[in-house]
Amino acid sequence: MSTHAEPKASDSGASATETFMRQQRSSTVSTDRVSAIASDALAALHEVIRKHEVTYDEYDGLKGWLIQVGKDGEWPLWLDVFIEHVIEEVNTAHRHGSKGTILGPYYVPGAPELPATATLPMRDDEPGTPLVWRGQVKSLNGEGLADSVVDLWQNDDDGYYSQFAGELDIPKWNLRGRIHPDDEGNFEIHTIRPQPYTIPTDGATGAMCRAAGWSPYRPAHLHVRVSAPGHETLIAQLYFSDDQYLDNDIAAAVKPELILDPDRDGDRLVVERGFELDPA
Ligand code: MBD
Ligand code: FE
Repeated sequence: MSTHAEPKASDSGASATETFMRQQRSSTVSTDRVSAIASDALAALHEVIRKHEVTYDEYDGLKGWLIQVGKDGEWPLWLDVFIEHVIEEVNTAHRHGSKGTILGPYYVPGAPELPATATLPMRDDEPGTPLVWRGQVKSLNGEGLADSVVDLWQNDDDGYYSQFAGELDIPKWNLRGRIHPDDEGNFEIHTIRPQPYTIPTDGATGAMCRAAGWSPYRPAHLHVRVSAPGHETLIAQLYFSDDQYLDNDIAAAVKPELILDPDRDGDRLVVERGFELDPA
């Protein structure tokens, strides 16, 4: 790990908020549905207040904290860390193919396009353990998917994501790329092993973790968004079997099916892992 100025929570938070707002699709939710969901959500919260006899001091603490989440731009972070895993669960329950998990706040569409065998964009002196990952994108009946795309993003050896590290001098598309597998859906990606991630500790989300005595860490992970015509897009993360945070992920996004166990090959790690996509 190199030494450098620590980016501020408000830097990554502001970037995540901007990124979300740029991609936000306008959605219309019916009055009936808003009323049903909002009524139940409020009733659940009211029950918690009764159960714990929440005081006015605690209520004011909550108000101040909610205001601060917005000021820090951390709503995308907070929601993806504490809520998204259940949204993902509910919305992928019908699938038979590869397991997915949460998207998180740091995906940026439009990463550089790369051929089936490629090195992710990285600096000449990019620190980290080299990782070679081979795999195939298939349909449920085992057929390789020719026009698939593996959109990959990950953090660097210092734990930072490009475009979400404030003033740090990380190239825009560092460790982000869209791999186009070959006619059989095969790909071979050369990258580095990602690092465990701590959500920013100097913002409101970090303050909540500290106040509750929770670890702010996520295990190291590779993010992927795997798509192919006629198939449901799979959003997943891949973890590493020797990671100390697998059982203590603040975002509750680890599933056993997503854990890699790479082989050592000299100074590199080598792993094989493909994806099976459900039909759309
Ligand atoms: C991450 O890197 C991440 O993947 C999630 C889900 C939340 C915060 C940071
Ligand atoms: Fe991540």
